[in-house]
Amino acid sequence: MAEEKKKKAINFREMSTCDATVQMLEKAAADGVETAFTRAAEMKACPIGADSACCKHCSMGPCRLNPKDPYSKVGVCGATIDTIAARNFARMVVSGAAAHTDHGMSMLDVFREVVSGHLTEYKIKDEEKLRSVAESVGIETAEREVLDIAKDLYKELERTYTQVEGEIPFAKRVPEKTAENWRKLGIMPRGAMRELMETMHRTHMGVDQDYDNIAKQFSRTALSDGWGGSMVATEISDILFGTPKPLVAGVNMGFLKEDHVNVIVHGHEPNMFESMIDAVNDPANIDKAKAAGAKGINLLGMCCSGAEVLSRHGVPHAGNFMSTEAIIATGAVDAMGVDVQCIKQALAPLSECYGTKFVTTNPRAHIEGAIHVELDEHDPRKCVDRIVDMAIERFRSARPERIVIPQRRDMGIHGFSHEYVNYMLGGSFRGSYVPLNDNIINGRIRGVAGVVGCTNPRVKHDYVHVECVKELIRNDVLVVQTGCSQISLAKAGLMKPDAAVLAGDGLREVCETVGMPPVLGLGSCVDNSRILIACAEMVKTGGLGESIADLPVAGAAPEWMSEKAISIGQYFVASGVYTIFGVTFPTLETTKFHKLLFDGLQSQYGLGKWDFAVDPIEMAQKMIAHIDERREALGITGERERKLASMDDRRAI
Ligand code: BF8
Ligand code: SF4
Repeated sequence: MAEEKKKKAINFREMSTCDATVQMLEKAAADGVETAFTRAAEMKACPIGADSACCKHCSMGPCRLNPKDPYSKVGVCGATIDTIAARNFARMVVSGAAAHTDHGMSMLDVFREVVSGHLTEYKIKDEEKLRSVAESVGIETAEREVLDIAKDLYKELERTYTQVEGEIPFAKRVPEKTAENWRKLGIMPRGAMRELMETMHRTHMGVDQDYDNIAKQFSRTALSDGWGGSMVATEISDILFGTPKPLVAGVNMGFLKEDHVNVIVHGHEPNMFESMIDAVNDPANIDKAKAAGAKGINLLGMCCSGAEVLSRHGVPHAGNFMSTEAIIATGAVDAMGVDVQCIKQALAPLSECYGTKFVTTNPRAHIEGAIHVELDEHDPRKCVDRIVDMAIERFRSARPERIVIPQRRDMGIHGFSHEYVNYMLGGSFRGSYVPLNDNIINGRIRGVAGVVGCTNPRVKHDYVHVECVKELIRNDVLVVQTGCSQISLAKAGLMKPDAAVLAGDGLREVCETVGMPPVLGLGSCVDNSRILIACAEMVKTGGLGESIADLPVAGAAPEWMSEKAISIGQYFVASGVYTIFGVTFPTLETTKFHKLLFDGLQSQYGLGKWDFAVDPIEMAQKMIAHIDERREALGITGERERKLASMDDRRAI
């Protein structure tokens, strides 16, 4: 009874600024089903775990230290708070980096099979990109056949994973001064498998027990993700499925159609989705849907799978991570096909409640209660056609009595890439980053911020992303985005060119001249590698220092939740970028390890640094303060008008 009362007291308006999500959370509650929002409200996060003050690396423990007095105790083996927190952090990096690199390796597997002629379902779609990626890693391309280049590129990129000595191939893209610093510190990644293995070894009981040395190794591991696994995932996906170019596309649940068979793809690897696009456009499948009484088949994306095809093909996106359960609660989803990462286990029982066919397709990710139909890349249509069949069957015979589709459709421009930024600002005949650098130097653009990452029920859904980005553009900071954050801002209407009115005078002038929005969506989470490449291009173009650490840029993950976010944060920090996270941070402020992350990596080692704030305005202000510090060091503060206002003034705007 007490439990019942607690559930009724939840005010979903306080949990999300997404109207459609709130409406569906209320429906789910009325339908008597739980969601992550209700579970988070009922389950307090473990305070010792949140501070990373516990260790369960061996059975002499688990050992819990006292977060209020972290140096008062050590673990049974003698491990200090710094060792324990550094090891925990390292293992988060390993897990996140492994997710991205394994995803990248899957894409490389597909590429190998395409190049060797064993897989005919996919093709090399973007030959120009193939050539430019090959050239960037030193492969000769002049007067060579596409397939020859592709075979060499496969062999070269395989080293990203398997190499035991030497430097990963994309180290060639890193600005020289940044790479030199990595070599000096011993954090230039070798191969991802080696780095992941070594970090797991070093964090075993009784191995590396010096937080500083552990931090160097998890930096190297994270770099093997950002400049390795993630970058391979992005580049190979572009080569196989096309490099995104800006297009108008829609986001939100209003794209579900009651009179159509609705199919959603959720996860991260783009290949299943690409095949699903073929399946839903196949006249034979459309005829089957019509025979079942539907007007057609309607395909939507979700999370990062959705962000990839939103960028490449303009397929509508239903919602980000904290909307996934709400979307099922519409009752309108006939089938959901999933592959890997960020797929809540709760989606399986929830789908059962609403009769949605919930289908796992990847051998790495079965979910109890889901239907498993494995995707074989050599014959992907077999899997996706079965999902379509199940969706049609559910439409015909098992739709719930009440379907509610929130009528929100948010249009915007998606599909920017570092290649397109080059073209957009420089024009087709003089594509370059010079205009971007010039506008930063002359102060119209104060700096560039990457605002990325998850949504999380521990903070108000979408709110922290949106308010942080608004504050940044208001202060002339150009924002680039990926992942779930991009979807938050798309729903808030900031991906449209007319959102330039919300920008400061300088940024607005640039946006209006070029016709671009002040917030540029670059795709999925592995596409954070596009931001790294853009940073490298800014350094190489000149005028903004010699290393990434010199650039007036900053990164943020305002509502992060996944270990992948920690790996991403760490590879940005190790690349030289000031990076701020919200929600919570897994260190204790009073410890040496915390000080290393939040100061020492920058001051002692010339890398970037971590920071933390929960409030979106404070978060943006801290990013702006860092950007201004960098401008000052570069001597480009110039005459630009600086809008200084108190925090209260800014909140009042
Ligand atoms: O890789 S932003 S919730 S969907 S982890 Fe997951 Fe976070 Fe979304 Fe994609 Ni990225
Ligand atoms: Fe405790 Fe040390 Fe074992 Fe960790 S490794 S559980 S701190 S004894």
